[in-house]
Amino acid sequence: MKSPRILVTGAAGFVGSHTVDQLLSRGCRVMGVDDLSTGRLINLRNATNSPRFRFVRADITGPSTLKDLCESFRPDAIIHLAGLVSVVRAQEEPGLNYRLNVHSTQLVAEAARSHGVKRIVFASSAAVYGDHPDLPLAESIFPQPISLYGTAKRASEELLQGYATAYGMETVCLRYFNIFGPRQDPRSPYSGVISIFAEKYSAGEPVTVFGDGGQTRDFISVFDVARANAIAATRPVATPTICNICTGQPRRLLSILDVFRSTHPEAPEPNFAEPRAGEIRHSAGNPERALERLGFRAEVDFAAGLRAFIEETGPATRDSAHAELVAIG
Ligand code: UD2
Repeated sequence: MKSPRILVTGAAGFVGSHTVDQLLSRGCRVMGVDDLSTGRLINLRNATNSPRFRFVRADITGPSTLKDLCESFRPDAIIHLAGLVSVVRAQEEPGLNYRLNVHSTQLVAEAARSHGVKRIVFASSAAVYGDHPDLPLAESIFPQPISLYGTAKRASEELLQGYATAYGMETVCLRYFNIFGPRQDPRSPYSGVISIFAEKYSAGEPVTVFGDGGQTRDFISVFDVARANAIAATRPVATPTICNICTGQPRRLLSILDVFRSTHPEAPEPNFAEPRAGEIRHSAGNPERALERLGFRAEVDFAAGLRAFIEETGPATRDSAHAELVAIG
């Protein structure tokens, strides 16, 4: 059987690089594109050993970048992960948010349409739900984002649904919840809490808990998210569709803190600070539709996944920083 050909935007990023690895392990041919503004070449160290992988360093919002890539690679599907990931930066720079989180989707859809690429998988977010009280959040809820980031993700979903209706394209929008795992950048104050905690604990520095730690989130392993992306790009799916990618299990921040404390008994005590302004207290997604439509269910056990990540973090952070210097030379 012919190997599926998949173009991945944002391929050198946290989710992108795991998605590339997952696709390669399934026998796909993969072209990855990334401008390396936040993505890192070192994330693709496994992928670059594969003869089925090609990497192109380019800005996908360039006038003909995506069309040229579709012309040369002839993908069966595009997984569009490139974007502005910081909710705060999106709020501060709405023009940049528009260019990277809406306009880029238009360029992906148009390149796909003009080159007969059948399917687009899009990285949407739980941020489209805003601060909705009905938990777990189901896709039937009317989205009311409370940030420009969430608004842009919603706009891209709508745009893709429009392309599906107008041109019969297959579009799958995946609403990721809180993703954790190796390769997430821990160095911004708006990085995922688990990557920040892992970095601080491995450095012997105190973490800060915003609020009383009683808030809950639906944390999903990046390995599961990469698997969901690969399924959405390669399996028969009734489209267009929008699916949550979550576990359905809310986890309290304090229980996560307990795991870090038990693995680092000598670490300093955490600081407690005021809750972040505008923050939601509880979040959890309903995973049923992803199971029905994609046959996807999160499989990584949270406690085991968290411990594996914590064990990797100390030495991995230092090694990867060194290796990246070597790779970029
Ligand atoms: C997530 C997404 C964000 C957006 C948002 C929509 C991540 C990284 N962010 O934000 O992109 O989709 O959901 O609602 O997935 N915390 C601490 N100490 C720290 C850092 C965080 O206590 O050093 C707390 C934080 O106040 C929050 C929880 O940990 O209560 C999770 O924070 P987060 O930044 O990992 O994710 P979240 O849910 O705010």
